[in-house]
Amino acid sequence: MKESDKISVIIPVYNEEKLIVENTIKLMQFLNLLKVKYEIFLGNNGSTDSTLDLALKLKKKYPQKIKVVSFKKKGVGLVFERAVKDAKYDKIISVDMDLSVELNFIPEALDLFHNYDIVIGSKKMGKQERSFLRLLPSHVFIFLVKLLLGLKYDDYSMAAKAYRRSVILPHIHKIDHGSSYVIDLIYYAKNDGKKMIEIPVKCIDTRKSKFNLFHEIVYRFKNLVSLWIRHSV
Ligand SMILES: Nc1nc2c(ncn2[C@@H]2O[C@H](COP(=O)(O)OP(=O)(O)O)[C@@H](O)[C@H]2O)c(=O)[nH]1
Ligand SMILES: [Mg+2]
Repeated sequence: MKESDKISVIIPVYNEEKLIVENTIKLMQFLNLLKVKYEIFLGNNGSTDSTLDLALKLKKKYPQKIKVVSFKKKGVGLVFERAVKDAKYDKIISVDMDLSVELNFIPEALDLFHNYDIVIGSKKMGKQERSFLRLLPSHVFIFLVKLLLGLKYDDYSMAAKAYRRSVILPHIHKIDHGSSYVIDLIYYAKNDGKKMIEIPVKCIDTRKSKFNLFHEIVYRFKNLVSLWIRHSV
């Protein structure tokens, strides 16, 4: 990691009024200590609480650092696409607002960018304190991704992923508008022969998921099958 490193951090936010201010400031303090140049995108859609107001207040207070992307329509891929298009820097890092993955992923990914285009933080390889119910479908999913798409990674969730903007930008208009955009990008990058590495990350959940886990499982499997069909023809 170098002090001259510049990063665009993207955080999807949905009804995060309890955490958005505290955790954005925590993240800024962490990045300030690293002495890197950065911007943070708070990407809101569909929130029904004061998340957007708080995001805009943060932007007003730190205009050089905080950017806000907001849509009425739901979909984390939608805000990710917008933020990537607007990002100033080539190193893009995605984290969740609950900061459940250790922030050390950021300097580790910055080091790995010397040799790789995408860094995949893997909760499965690392330490994971998640309930069995949350882990089982994800294990089945990862197995099927290997089988159907030939991708060998263990974690396609949004948090703790680092991408070179120049590598994902050519595909960004094609990504799914839900959380499956991660697998889309990894799939396209693999087909382009880009260099990717997976590293363990430590994840501790401090609250329930904002996603409806049942819907999320059905949606993810449907998307995987559709990607597999496109991949096969
Ligand atoms: N923009 C946006 N963010 C979302 C949406 N759903 C969840 N999020 C955010 O996605 C991140 C991950 O959500 P979280 O509930 O922590 O997921 P999990 O713990 O991995 O199941 C958090 O920052 C949420 O606020 C959505 O529909 N739109
Ligand atoms: Mg979480």
